[in-house]
Amino acid sequence: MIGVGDMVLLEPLTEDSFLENLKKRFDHNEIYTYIGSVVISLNPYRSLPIYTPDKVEEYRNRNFYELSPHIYALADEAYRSLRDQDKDQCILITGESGAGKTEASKLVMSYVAAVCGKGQEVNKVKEQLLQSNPVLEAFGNAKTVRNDNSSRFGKYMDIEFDFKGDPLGGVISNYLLEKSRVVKQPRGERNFHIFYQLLSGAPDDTLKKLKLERDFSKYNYLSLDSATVSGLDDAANFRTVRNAMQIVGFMEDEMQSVLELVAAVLKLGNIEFKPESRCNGMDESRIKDKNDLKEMCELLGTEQSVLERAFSYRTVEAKMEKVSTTLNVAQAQAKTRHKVMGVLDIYGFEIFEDNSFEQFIINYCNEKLQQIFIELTLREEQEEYIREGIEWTNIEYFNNAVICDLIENNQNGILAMLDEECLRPGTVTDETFLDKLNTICADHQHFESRLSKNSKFLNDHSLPHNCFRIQHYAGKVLYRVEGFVDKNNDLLYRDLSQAMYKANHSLIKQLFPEGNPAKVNLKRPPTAGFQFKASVGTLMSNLQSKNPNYIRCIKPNDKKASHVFNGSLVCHQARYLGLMENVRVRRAGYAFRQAYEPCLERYKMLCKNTWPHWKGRARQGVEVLMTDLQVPAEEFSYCRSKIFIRNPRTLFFLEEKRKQCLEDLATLIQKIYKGWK
Ligand code: AOV
Ligand code: MG
Repeated sequence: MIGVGDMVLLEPLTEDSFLENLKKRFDHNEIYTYIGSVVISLNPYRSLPIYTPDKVEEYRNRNFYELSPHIYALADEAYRSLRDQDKDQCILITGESGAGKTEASKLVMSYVAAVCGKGQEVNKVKEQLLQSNPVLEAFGNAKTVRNDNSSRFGKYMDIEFDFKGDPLGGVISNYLLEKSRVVKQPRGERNFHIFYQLLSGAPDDTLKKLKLERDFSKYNYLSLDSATVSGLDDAANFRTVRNAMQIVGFMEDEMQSVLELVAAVLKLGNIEFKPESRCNGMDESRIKDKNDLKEMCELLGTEQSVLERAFSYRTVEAKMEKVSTTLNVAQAQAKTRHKVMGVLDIYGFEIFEDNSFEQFIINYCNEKLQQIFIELTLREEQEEYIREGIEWTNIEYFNNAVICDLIENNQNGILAMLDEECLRPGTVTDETFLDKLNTICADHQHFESRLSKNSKFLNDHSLPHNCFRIQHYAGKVLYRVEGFVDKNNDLLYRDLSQAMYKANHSLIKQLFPEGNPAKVNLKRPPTAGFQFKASVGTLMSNLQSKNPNYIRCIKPNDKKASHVFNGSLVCHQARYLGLMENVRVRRAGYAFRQAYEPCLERYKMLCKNTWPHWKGRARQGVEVLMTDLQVPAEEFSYCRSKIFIRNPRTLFFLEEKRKQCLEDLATLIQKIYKGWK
């Protein structure tokens, strides 16, 4: 074992020794380290030969602590508890952008797929579950400054199993896609992968049918400065995505419809408007060059005049109309109770130079997840201590509930105030929203703005007038208010949705149900922020009803480079993730605990009374073992189902003895072998 595999056993425990241990293991390609049952995962930024079918076999049906730390051990433990103990599980993967969450979620899914069930039908379900990933990534991931394959939506997938543990299907929920990226991408970033994949990988005749040219530069929506990404083969990925869509169940004509939509979006981006003065003195917008419009209409089966009108006019009474964001795409619905394993892979915490509504939402989501970690690790720990009859010692830690409250409080939270502003009659602008924040949040310890009553920032030029700053659990983020009101309103004028609904294109019609004139609804739809808060709330209660398994992803450097371990960057993440506190809580009462059976299995060789077989109950066996080894009685506690060991030294002692015993055995075997020769 390189370094210490479980931080709980680290001696002495200091931040330095913690980081040193991570570095040592990372330098030897050991990217996984435990804190008890929590897996810390460091992004290696290169492919390691540790995910082979042989590795899967190695970890299959083994006890969690038996082998060296691996994400497969966590996946195996979760799957076996689900199958054998009928406990619904969830896998919570956290970490900042580029830390390796999406890769981790895929590793868990592929491990579970490899070990669960067999047979033709089951294999088909597994393939569909796995192939949903490339499809979702094509449409929902993009290259950002932080990550070449950054998730721009949150994903939660419930994988359902029958009583035997065979997979039945999955239900995927998506959370607020960063839609604005379609229209505009920050410098050095790209639009969603699918656009580049389609232009690079589609055969000539497909492009011709879609009225597209291969050249990215022909499309306004495809930023040119970073159109190709090294290491990303868009053309090959297009074939993967098409194949995946087929496996997931798209028919040929449905796939064609989807691609027509993608093409239409590219055409839409090329339509330019010019102002035209009318005799009444009002300006009106007119479309400059109609060829793109014409082709877009052909793709969507709409009449050019209808769309042109919808682009240029707005029916005022329809002001409150909007497209309802589909937050839940149910791929399969379960009717009876099944065993469920939920895998959560959200967009990681991000700080850019320019942060807007999207980053605000993303970072809020990360706050909520950190909150769950804090609540559940403590609750779980506390409950276990109580269950096993042990006194609980409290450990100090930073609870980010106060930041969640700043954002989501129903009365004076930032989201509530944004909503209030959006619904208020009169002139509403991003600035009036900021004014409101300044009056209401000014005294909050995690809120800063230049205009806030809190005058200490008046001279702080790092804080411009049109911005506010939140001190998140993971760092300070400066948000520019421009666009907050619009993005929260998320309005789509009825003229446009009606034009889309009239299209002779089945997919488009389905996407704009509110354009159906028979279903005119003038009630104001909920805002984007409100919907997000509600769906995150539902998600959190869902997660809390399951047994959590944590993967804490850490980014070793911000250069996307392999072999580089930036100590201060890792330290910052370890701090805000509360990893040291995690270790301390775990060690507070008892550093280590193990159920009697596996404990006896592991150490029975150390005592002639328990070796090779112990006939009685496991607990008695363990007692005989400890007495024989003369471990002082105050060092452990025989609890209901587990032995709790107070000091890591005791465990080292046991492990040392075991190692010695194995070495002696190996020497003996060698001697015998030599004797034979
Ligand atoms: P993220 O999901 O945490 O970021 P990803 O899982 O997309 O991050 O990882 C970023 C990149 O790091 C991947 O594209 C891989 O190149 C590399 N990587 C991550 N994990 C591994 C691994 N176990 N082995 C090899 N390479 C890895 V974001 O979605 O941006 O929050 O929002
Ligand atoms: Mg991701």
